[in-house]
This record gives sequence, C-alpha cells and structure tokens, in this order.
Amino acid sequence: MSHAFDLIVHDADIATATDRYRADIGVKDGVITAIARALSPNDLAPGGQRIDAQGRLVTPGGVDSHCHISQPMSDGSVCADDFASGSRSAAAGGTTTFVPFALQQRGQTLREALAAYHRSASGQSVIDYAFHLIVSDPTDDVLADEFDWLVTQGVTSIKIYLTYDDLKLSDRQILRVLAAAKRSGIMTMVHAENFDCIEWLTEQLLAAGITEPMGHAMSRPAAVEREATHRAISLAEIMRVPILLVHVSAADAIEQIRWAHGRGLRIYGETCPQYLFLTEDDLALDAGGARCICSPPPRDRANQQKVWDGLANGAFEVFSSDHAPFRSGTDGKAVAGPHAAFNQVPNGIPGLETRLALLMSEGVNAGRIDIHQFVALTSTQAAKLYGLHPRKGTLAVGSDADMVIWHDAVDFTLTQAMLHHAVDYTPYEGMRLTAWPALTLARGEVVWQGEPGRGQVSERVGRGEFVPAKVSPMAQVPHRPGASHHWLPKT
Ligand code: DUC
Ligand code: ZN
Ligand code: ZN
Repeated sequence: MSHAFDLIVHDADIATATDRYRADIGVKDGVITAIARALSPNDLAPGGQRIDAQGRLVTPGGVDSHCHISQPMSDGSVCADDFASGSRSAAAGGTTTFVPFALQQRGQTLREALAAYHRSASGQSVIDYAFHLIVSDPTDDVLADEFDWLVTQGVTSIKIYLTYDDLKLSDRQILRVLAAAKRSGIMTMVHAENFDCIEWLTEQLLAAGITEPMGHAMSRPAAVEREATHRAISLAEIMRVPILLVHVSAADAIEQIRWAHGRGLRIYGETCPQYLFLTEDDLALDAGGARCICSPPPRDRANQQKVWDGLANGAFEVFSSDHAPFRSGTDGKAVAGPHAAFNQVPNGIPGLETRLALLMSEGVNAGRIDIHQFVALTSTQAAKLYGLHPRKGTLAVGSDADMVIWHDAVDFTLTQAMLHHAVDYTPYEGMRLTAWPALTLARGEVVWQGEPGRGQVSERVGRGEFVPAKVSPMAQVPHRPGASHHWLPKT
C-alpha cells in the first residue's frame, strides 16, 4: 500500500502504561494507523512529514484531568488563563488533552453552565478538551433529568465540594448526587475538606491576629481533609458507587483511601505537583506567601514522601495539575488588597505546563517511579477514568496521534520566563529539571517544538476540538453477589 500516511514518526522509543519498544509510528488524518518496526518512506503521502525521533523516548501526550480555565470567580478575581493561553501552555509542556471544569453557579441549570463553557472554549483551544461539570445546586430537576442529559452531551464526570460557601453540598445532597451519578454512569470527583472546621479555625486565627498566608495552612490541617475524605468514602460506600478524591495532599487522607481499598471499595485518588514539591513553608511571606495558597494546602516533607509513596505503590490513579491560575496583582491573588487576610486570597496555583516535566525529572529520572507508572499517572488512567480512552491516553493503532518526543538529555533551571501561561509566576521557580518535551504532537500536528525557554508553540487556536467523553467502566461498581440496592429511590 502506498501513500498510507501523512506523518511517520521514525525510530521512536515508545513507552506506554504497559509496554516499551522501538518502532515507527504511522499517522493518517491525525490517527495512528500503524506501529511497526520499520515503515517505508514510500508509504508517506506526497507532502507528508517524516519526523526522526532518533531513538528518543516517546510517550502518549499528557491528559490533564484537573484544571481551571476561564472559570468564573465569586470574589472578583479573574482566572488568568483562557482556553487559548491555557492550551498553548499545556502543549508546550507536553499535554495534548485537558479537562477543565464547567461551573454550575447556584440558580443555573447544567444546560446553562455547559453552554456557557462551550462558548468560552469554542475556537480557542490548541489542544483537544473535554469537560467535567461542577455541581453546586443539585435541584430535583438537575438530578432527575440533567445527569442523563449530560451524558448525551459527552460529559460523563462531575465534581462536588464539601467546602466553600458557594459550592458545598450537605451529606444528604451528596447522597442524592451519588445516586443520580450512579444511575447515569457518571464519575464523581470529590473535593474533600470539612467546611465547618475551616470556618471555625479561620475565625479563631483572624481573632488571634493571624492573617498572613501561613494562616491558610493552619486553617486547613490534615485532619480537615482526613475527616472529609472519610465521610466522602462512607457516602460512596452507602451508595455503592465509585468516587475519585481529587488533590489529595497528605498521609492521613491517603490512609483513608487505603482503608477503603481494604474494604473492597472502588475509591480512586488524584494528587498534584504542589503536594510533592511545595511545603507550608512556601506560604511564609518572604517566600511569596499568597502565591502558594491552594487547597488543600501544601504540607511538610514527611507528607511529601507519603505522596511519593502513594504514586509508587498505587494509592493514586492520576497525577493532575489542578492548574488554578491567578496573577499576583489585584485581579488575582491580591484581589482584596496586597495585605489581605489569607481567607480573602483566591485558592490555586498554576501547573499545566510544568506537570509532566516535574514528574519525569523527579519521578522517573530520579528513580522514584518507572516510566510506565509515569504514563499511567499522567495520561492513560485519566483517559480511562473519564471516558476518553482509547482515543486518548495511549499510543496504539486507532488512537489519536497525541504524543511527546522527549529531549534525550536536558538539565536546566526552571524560570517563569520559559512558560506560556498567563500567570506571572511559577511556584517552581529555580527548580532544576532534567526533562522537557522536544516535540508535542496533537492529532499528528506539531504544537510544540523546542527547548526549555526557546521554542515554538502553535498559534492555531481553534484546532483543538471538544472530545465527547463516554461513560467510563471505571465509574461502575463491580458486581458483588448478594449486594443489591434495588430498593433505593432514583435520587
Ligand atoms: N480546589 C480546586 O480544585 N482547585 C483550586 C482550589 C480548590 O480549592
Ligand atoms: Zn478542589
Ligand atoms: Zn481544582
């Protein structure tokens, strides 16, 4: 067969979540159509492209399943990245699919929330995207009709909160949401922190005159996360439905996940770079304080080690950025003034572009995890959990040609000036890294090429498409003889 491919990636050292081998990758119309020892250049269509990977490592493009892009904020601050800047930044860091959150504000239907988010994404993204829906107002109508409708729209995952005044759900509401999610096959992500504890501790801290950023960590000790994690697991157990605990920060919460596994429950976990590379010391004023405020807060070195252990030993399925981008100024971190109390600082840090390089450098290259775990954690498992696999998350015949060709040997100091996000800082400034994508291919198109701080990122905003998610088998509870919930009402 001639002219079979419009792209051949030659001599790739392919690593997936399970396999590693040397081969050529043939691509037609953005899809991988052949992986073979040697593909003939004669099979390249006229005008087709041949990229010589020169035996370098090639992994599936990153799937970042937790990021906040153009999300409306209730405190007057602005989410710095829109789909254009966020997706370009992601591409430069090797991520080829991202899954930000469409926010249901109270009083809104899910239809309205989703339509608004499609409007902000449409024609703006360089990489493909899917959506999760944040459910903050689970009315009877939402639960009875809109969950099933969401699935028809290719949105098969939601996020719920146990904290934040304008987002939190009661236990009763959570049970109802989980029942509806189960019926519709939707994966539920849970932000697990105890609202009342945070509120009360915050009042005490402010009354004691502790207003600086460190107060943020003091108002959210590990027990706040542990209690809410346990509660979320218990509610999921009662409803016999899987959930995924997002941005797990500490040993205590990991123990709860392990406890759930021991009981045979299908509980998934996600962690993020900030829990590996930051500690509460980064909240000190002289360390830039407010810039590192995120929730849950960074912990200490012992907890960092437990999070690394969890990545290595299977406590976590996914490693996402939780990119929540706020500039340092009055449209962001300083929205309530440069010296505002910690509880008036928007929560979140940037991380879309640095996620893969951080984990490749300090995880794989430093010998803490292997390359297959890296791929599983940064790409494959997210695609599986959220119904995007096998189109996304792997390198296989029939999958989209989304991949990263890694530099063979780099060693550099990360600086904000190298990055493409719309935030004015990186919390990882000055870190020494030993990995960066040489090329990022998204559906066979080069969207990033270069070296750290010196490269070309695609300007073709709008080339990225919405990828409808399917119901994930991982959102289903495994069958257990004798366990039935047939008597439960629908919501
Ligand atoms: N939760 C998130 O998921 N992201 C940013 C801040 C937060 O509290
Ligand atoms: Zn959250
Ligand atoms: Zn988040």
